[in-house]
Amino acid sequence: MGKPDILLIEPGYIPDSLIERLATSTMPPLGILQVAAMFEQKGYPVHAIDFSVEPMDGRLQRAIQKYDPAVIGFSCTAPCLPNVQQMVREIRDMGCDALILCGGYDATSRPEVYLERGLADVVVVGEGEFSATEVVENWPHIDDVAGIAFLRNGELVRTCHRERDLDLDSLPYPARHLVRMDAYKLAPGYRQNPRATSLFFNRGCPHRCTFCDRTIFGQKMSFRSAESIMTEIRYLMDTYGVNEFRFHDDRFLVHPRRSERLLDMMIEEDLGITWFCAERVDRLDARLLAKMKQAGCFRIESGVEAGSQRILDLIKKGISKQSAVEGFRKAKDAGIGVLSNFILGFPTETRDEMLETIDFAVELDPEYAAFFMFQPYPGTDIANQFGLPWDDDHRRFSRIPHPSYTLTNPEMEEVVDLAYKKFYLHPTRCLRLLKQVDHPEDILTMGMAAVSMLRGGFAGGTGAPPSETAL
Ligand code: B12
Ligand code: SF4
Repeated sequence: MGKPDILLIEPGYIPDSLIERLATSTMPPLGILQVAAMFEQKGYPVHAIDFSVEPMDGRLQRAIQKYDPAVIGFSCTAPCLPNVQQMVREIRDMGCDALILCGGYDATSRPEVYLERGLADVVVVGEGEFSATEVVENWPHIDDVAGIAFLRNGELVRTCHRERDLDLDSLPYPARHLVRMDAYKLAPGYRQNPRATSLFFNRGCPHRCTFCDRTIFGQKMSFRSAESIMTEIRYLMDTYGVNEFRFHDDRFLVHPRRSERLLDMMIEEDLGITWFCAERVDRLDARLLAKMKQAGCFRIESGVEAGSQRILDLIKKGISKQSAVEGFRKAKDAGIGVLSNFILGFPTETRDEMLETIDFAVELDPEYAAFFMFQPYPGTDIANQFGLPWDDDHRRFSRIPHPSYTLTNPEMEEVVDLAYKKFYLHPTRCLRLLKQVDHPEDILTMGMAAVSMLRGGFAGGTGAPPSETAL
């Protein structure tokens, strides 16, 4: 008898407005696709559904009827929990008794929630490649599988921690063939080439910003070789016709010598690609930036988070305002755009400090700025430090006020609206955005964003038609 079928699901989340749906970048879900590739390597037939790009139109039920999977796996970030709950209910209502595995950030931070609510039979804690395959190969004798949690007689059992001993180069490429690769797009104005995809150069981040969830990869760094990245880039170009890449690493330059080797190879091979990545603003180095530009990098995403030094210190961001100014200048000198993220509403943050953040964003003048309302993701240091609860029905997760704010909900929404208006309703920045628009759909999205902003709907999602369904 052949090996049983496995169905892996990216549950998606519920964007709070049409504008958010249109303006959000979508990329293949590398978490489930990486796990899928490991199962395929072991000979299992694997299927995947990514509900961040597929509609919830009964395709989950159809997939279960068609494949009769013995194992169903969900990738779980905190905003996805309502969708996971709904889907597990539907699966069980169909009489399907597949083994359900949950993995990813939220399941790792609080496995008890997934197990006690009957959302998972087993939670894979941390990186999933080996734990997931070992669970399935050994089921139901899983006591010796490292890096998992399950219930026994109603008691939570956590097996020993799984150390990362994997050589990233030896991993198979994410099983991208399981999803519709042409369904993914970068947000309008955000891309240079419409055909783009994502990949990883390293895992881990050595820093300790307290609002950031580092539950999966932690502080220990692991790297892929430059040769392996170049081979994957060529493979993606040949197989999917993509020529733009998004490096999803937390920090692209974390090991400058390794990064430089990759940059040298990109320059030498001159594949005509464009790409962007993330890096801390205090680690931008003029010489490497020049090489990045030469290698096709057109944008860096860099979180500055706050404009008040007190808040930067509170969240242990480890940067000074001056280092942000210098980092942005270096990027501009190199001709590389910056997308900078700011967060409003950290615990104890006053209105004046939030206004300082907005003024600092304007002063730094990145190509794009995104202003999020602070959310205390479960397991983060800041959530623990201030004892902040997480609302599980957190559907409009990124722009709904949290009780920890020092301002009322309407005041908070007003501050976020003000941030977008102050930043984007500026002639130079408007012009810069318009210059990026090269597709008819982008004009529509930009127009709707402008209307949304003018009507004060950016924070609450009221400026654009609300979305009732997930996608
Ligand atoms: C890329 C990315 C996105 C993309 C997602 C598109 C895509 N499909 O790639 C975009 C930009 C759209 C995005 C949006 C958001 N993101 Co995001 N994103 C990331 C990022 C940078 C990389 C994710 C990734 O691809 N990792 C690589 C893969 C290989 O790792 P992985 O997914 O963790 O999977 C491994 C394990 O988790 C596990 N695993 C995962 N799934 C499963 C499933 C099963 C069955 C098993 C067994 C194992 C398993 O095995 C995998 C292999 O080891 C992470 C940070 C990071 N460094 O990981 C943040 C991160 C996941 N995002 C985060 C957040 C908060 C958001 C937003 C809410 C941001 C916002 N305010 O708008 C939204 C919500 C999106 C959502 N669906 O939940 C948080 C999640 C925190 C939390 N506790 O939920 C993270 C961790 C950032 C952070 N450090 O705080 N994001
Ligand atoms: S915010 Fe960035 S630098 Fe800070 S811990 Fe998270 S990934 Fe690392």
